[in-house]
Amino acid sequence: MVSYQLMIYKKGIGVVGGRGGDGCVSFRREKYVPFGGPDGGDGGEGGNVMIVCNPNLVDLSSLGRRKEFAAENGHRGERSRRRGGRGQDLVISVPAGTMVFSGATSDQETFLADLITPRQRVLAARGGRGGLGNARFATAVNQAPQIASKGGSGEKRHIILEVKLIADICIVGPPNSGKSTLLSAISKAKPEIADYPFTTRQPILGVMPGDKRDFIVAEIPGLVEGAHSGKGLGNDFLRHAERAKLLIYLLDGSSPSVFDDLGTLDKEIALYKDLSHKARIVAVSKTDLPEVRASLPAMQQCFAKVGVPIFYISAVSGEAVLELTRKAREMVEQASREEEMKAQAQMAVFRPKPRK
Ligand SMILES: Nc1nc2c(ncn2[C@@H]2O[C@H](COP(=O)(O)OP(=O)(O)OP(=O)(O)O)[C@@H](O)[C@H]2O)c(=O)[nH]1
Ligand SMILES: [Mg+2]
Repeated sequence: MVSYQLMIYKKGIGVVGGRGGDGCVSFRREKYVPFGGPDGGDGGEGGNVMIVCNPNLVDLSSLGRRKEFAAENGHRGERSRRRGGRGQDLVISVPAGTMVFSGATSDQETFLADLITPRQRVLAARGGRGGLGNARFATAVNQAPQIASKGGSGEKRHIILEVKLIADICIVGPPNSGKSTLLSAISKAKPEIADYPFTTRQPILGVMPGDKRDFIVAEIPGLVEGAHSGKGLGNDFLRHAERAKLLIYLLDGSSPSVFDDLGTLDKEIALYKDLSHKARIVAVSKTDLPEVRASLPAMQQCFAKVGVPIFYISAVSGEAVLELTRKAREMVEQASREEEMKAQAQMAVFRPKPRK
């Protein structure tokens, strides 16, 4: 029996910084040293809770069912003005592409960080300050203070983690349309390929080599009509398409209603989120099959009015796959350039003004 591990892409957790250690009340007691004076040390700071990007992870299941993450408390101050030890930081590892928000509900969310590069980190909850030892309270009028302050409590926050894999290209399409076969033809990924729907049950990434740089291609599980209301595997995986610069809509050429399948796919994606600003390519698969070949002229007529680049491909024979990948690279580069230009235009430029 094949067992599938449930992938987790969104999770709310509570994080608490460690409490600061209390300050210490103590007096120097030594032979031949009368009135040794106060020597209680300060408490150590509480540990911080850090969230760190670990590129070896693909989802949040490594966090288990744990809901609360607390860093270690700081240690108490000690005699002889010894400072208590600092509490250890608690490190939460998340996959590359994790967005971190703070806030209990989605309408109160504030964006904290987008963890993309390995070891990139964000402070989720700061540890409390250590309390002051009595040595700090000595004054000319009170040379033997009996007081020390308590350590401060650590910051407490509710954090929402959301993984959106970072791919340049995302292959979307109905189940069984040949997404995994295409992914394995254009990258080194080896996804499972089989003649039944929903073979792929979690996103798969592959690297497609390019002249100047490599491109990351993702396949997400198939989308059926009604995916927005949970049919099939649902439409939650579309979150990974949100970051892609190019979507390849891969349609099953052997389906009796290829053109309608495009409409269904479009509708399901629109019901998830408006992704219409993204660059798109439509590819019709399995052109090596005689029945698909026979219906090509009719399909071409229907698709002519769609207004996006269309390729009739066979990932098995390799037909038109090279042309498709060439166009895909070109469109990703173009989208990257446009994104860069937009980012530059949004960057505020402050120029010094002469004083009056
Ligand atoms: N003849 C032919 N068969 C293909 C082609 N591409 C895929 N297939 C077959 O179609 C079936 C489904 O292929 P997959 O690559 O697993 O399809 P998928 O879209 O990843 O399917 P799911 O992951 O289940 O959604 C397999 O039996 C493949 O061998 C093609 O270009 N030509
Ligand atoms: Mg697949």
